[in-house]
Amino acid sequence: MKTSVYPTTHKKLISWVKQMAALCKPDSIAWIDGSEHQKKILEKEALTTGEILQLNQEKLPGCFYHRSAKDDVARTEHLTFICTSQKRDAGPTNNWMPPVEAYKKAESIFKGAMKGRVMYVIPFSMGPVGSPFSKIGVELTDSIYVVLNMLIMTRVGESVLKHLGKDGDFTKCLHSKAELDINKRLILHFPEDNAIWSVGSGYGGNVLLGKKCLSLRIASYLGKREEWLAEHMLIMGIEEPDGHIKYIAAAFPSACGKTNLAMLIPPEGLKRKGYRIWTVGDDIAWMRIDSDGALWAINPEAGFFGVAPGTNSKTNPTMVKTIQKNTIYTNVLLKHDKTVWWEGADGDVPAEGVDWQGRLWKPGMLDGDRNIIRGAHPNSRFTTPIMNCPSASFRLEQHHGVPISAIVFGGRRAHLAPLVYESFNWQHGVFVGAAMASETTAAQAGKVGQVRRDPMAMLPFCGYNMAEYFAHWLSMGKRMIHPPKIFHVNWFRTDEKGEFLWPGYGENLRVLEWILDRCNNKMDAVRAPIGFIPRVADIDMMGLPLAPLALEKLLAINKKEWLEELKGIKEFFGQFKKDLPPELWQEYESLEERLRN
Ligand code: GTP
Ligand code: SPV
Ligand code: MN
Repeated sequence: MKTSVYPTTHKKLISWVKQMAALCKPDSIAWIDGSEHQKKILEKEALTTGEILQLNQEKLPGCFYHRSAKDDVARTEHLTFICTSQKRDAGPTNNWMPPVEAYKKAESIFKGAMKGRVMYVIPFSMGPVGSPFSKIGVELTDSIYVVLNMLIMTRVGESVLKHLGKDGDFTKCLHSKAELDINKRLILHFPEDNAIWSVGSGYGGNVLLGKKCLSLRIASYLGKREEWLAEHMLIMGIEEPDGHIKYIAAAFPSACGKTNLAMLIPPEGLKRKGYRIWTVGDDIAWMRIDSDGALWAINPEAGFFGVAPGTNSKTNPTMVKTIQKNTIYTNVLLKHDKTVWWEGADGDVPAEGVDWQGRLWKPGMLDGDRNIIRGAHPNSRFTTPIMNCPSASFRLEQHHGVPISAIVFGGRRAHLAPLVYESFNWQHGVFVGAAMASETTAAQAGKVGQVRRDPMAMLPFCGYNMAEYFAHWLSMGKRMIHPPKIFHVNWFRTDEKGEFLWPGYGENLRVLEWILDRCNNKMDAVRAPIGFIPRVADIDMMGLPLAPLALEKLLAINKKEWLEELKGIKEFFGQFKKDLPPELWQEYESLEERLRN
């Protein structure tokens, strides 16, 4: 693995690698070529050090298990920074640090951090290699776990270097686990330098730098400059009974249902009508206006980094099939037969196992505060190739991606937001996205279940001033001849007892059917103050035993609660001061007026 010969003639790349090696002082440098042979060597090495464990190869061929540090289980938003020379360019919703200070702080942690370790050089492409839509990154890391995950999540290796040639552009991504110390952890983005520095963590979103760091934070900044959109969205194809496939993109905050929606199995009645789902992506969409004046989307990723808890053959049978091979499981429960389990998995609860912290676990065990100890961390995840997925779209390698008919925003709201509504037009749709809020989940460190504003599900991922981001959305709408219609959904409304009113998962297709019928101009709707809502009779409920009046409750709009909600929106918009596009205040005022009438 040791090499001093460079597999590239790219002078800037070579000199950057040398420079970073001089800072981090690894024992050696190894270039990742994307070969099966090299992957096997790395797996062996990581098995020896205990960085990964081998799972039962009969039941889970090619699968591995990884346990992270106890306080390194989710994205740490408070340690994530946008480092632009002007504070205003990061905007009021991002943590900001001046680049000079950020480099200096991080350098002191990176200094010598790779002593005794190998520095792996991972050339990767977000999007198909060689596509004009794709972006290349090179990640330097001292973690084999990161290498193995990047091999699943992105396109890696020689073909990327070949495409980069001797002077192609790439994002410089530097990562070191360092001491995995939360007090020496920083996730830094330098959009002006096309660089990312991440240190002190081993958790997915913090360290798989092609994902949130490059494909959302850096890409959103590039998207603003190059007039396209980088979004926290799933992309799915819905094959309609007439055989046409309509594509939608949907933005829900972290752990709010993108993966599940993107690969749903239609309920029996809708299947019989002829519906079928094609999965294009579950987390990130890059969208451009094409020569036809419509919006086209690609998924820049090659794998899923999905939430384990709650995944089973009823909720997500497609994913259960996907993760049977070549999958890395992180922070789930390890069973004695070297298979895995999590809360809400298939089958019986195991009588015993080893929990995500490496302790012996039995169901019902309580901690010091008398809370149930979970076998799997609530944000435990699996990394798995899209190509394993039975519903993977045949358009995945297409350079143009897929045309988007509808954009769907959604949040986790126990109250207020109805099951579905449609915006009046693009500008109103941008307001709906900008005013989004959702209850926090275990995907980010911090309190769970707190309602926070999360515009377009991008609050933690927008790499520049969100006021400018809203303006960019408005201008994209003006540039399209056929802008997608914009909708909002909420699968998480609860009744008086706190139980979900809507069964969710595959049944969500009933709502998507209404959305597509609206896009195809086949369906009337009711004009409510917040947007168009379905008539109760227009959602196909065949075969769905729902409590009487549940659908009415799901679609109800409480004007008083909405007027209350306006206060939160006003406060949120207010922090952008003069930078907020006036169109959003206009929409705000129109909504208030409609609610008061
Ligand atoms: P990230 O990967 O963090 O961006 O999340 P995601 O949006 O892809 O979320 P995912 O689909 O993994 O869902 C997260 C959690 O929400 C899981 O525990 C799911 O079981 C649950 N969930 C997903 N869809 C639904 C739904 O329609 N209804 C309900 N009640 N829960 C859902
Ligand atoms: C999310 O938190 O939105 C994820 C997981 O998709 S991570 O890659 O860790 O950001
Ligand atoms: Mn995500």
